[in-house]
Amino acid sequence: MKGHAVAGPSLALIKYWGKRSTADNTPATGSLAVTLSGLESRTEVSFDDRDSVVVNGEEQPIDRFLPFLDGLKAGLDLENRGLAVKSTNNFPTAAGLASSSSGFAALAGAVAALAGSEAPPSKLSALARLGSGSATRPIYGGFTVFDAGALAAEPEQGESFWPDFRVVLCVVREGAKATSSRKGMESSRLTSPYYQPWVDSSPALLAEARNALSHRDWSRLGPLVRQSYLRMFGTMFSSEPPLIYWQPESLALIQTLEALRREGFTAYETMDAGPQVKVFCPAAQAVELVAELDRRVPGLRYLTAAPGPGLRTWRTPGEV
Ligand code: 2P0
Repeated sequence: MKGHAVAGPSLALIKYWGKRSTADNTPATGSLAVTLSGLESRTEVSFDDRDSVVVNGEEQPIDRFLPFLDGLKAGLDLENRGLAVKSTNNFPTAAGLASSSSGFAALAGAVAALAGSEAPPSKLSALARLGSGSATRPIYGGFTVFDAGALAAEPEQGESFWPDFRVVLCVVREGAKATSSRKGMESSRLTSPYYQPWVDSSPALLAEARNALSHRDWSRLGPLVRQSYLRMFGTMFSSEPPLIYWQPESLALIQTLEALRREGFTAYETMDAGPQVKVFCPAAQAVELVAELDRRVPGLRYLTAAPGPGLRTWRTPGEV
């Protein structure tokens, strides 16, 4: 048999940065995120005599995956089985486009499908957490919340809740980042004097953003989205050594968006552990927004996404 799964990346409006427990990826800050359409991690898993993971055709060092695979096997009654994993992303990997969220969600789903498990989404979300905290979220489509200290994410608003919602992903650099989110957030926790204020101020930000989202209120949600990523970067810049994921084009985009808002666009950016800038805007503005960004900050690649579906899994006959 083969287990298959497809998951979209989970892009946070309100950020998870820092862990309560490094052992099991429970977050110190609650996050509010949207699962994206169009971008996807597609994974298939079969039984084998040893564990192996191939991503985009390249075999990966197995160490990063072994604790996760062991956790999945323990949770799905597959102890002592080897798993051969093949996964592809149709968007840049490990570049700050949330490939670990979709990748680990799809891996948890594919292994559950292979096991013939009837595990509910809440269990799949908790299993995906063992791979990456953000992977709890795209088990569900639409908008999701992964609360501080939680073991699993929860659906917040469904995929069709806000049909007008678009995300323009501005790809500043295609390559993988030098410092993983995992190392970066641990460094912020251990060394930034702004880490605790970041953690302390995040529940209010999350609560206000959930409320603004429930009203589909761009003018309230947008500034909260900006506060979240800029406060998160405050902890990164003030870590020792400093963590600076930005590139010149990142700042150029941030400043261009400030100008475009003054010119009437309803467009609010966020960033993650990488140089890419992601812009939330109404559907009717997306094409013109890309044209303006391309004109003022030329040479980048732009992808546009909408809220997408949650994890999809299935099982097929195949070589044993
Ligand atoms: C987020 N990020 O909420 C935040 C914003 C990046 C910046 O979740 O250590 O890859 O595997 O739990 O999930 C990226 O962190 O970290 C992330 P681990 P993960 O989307």
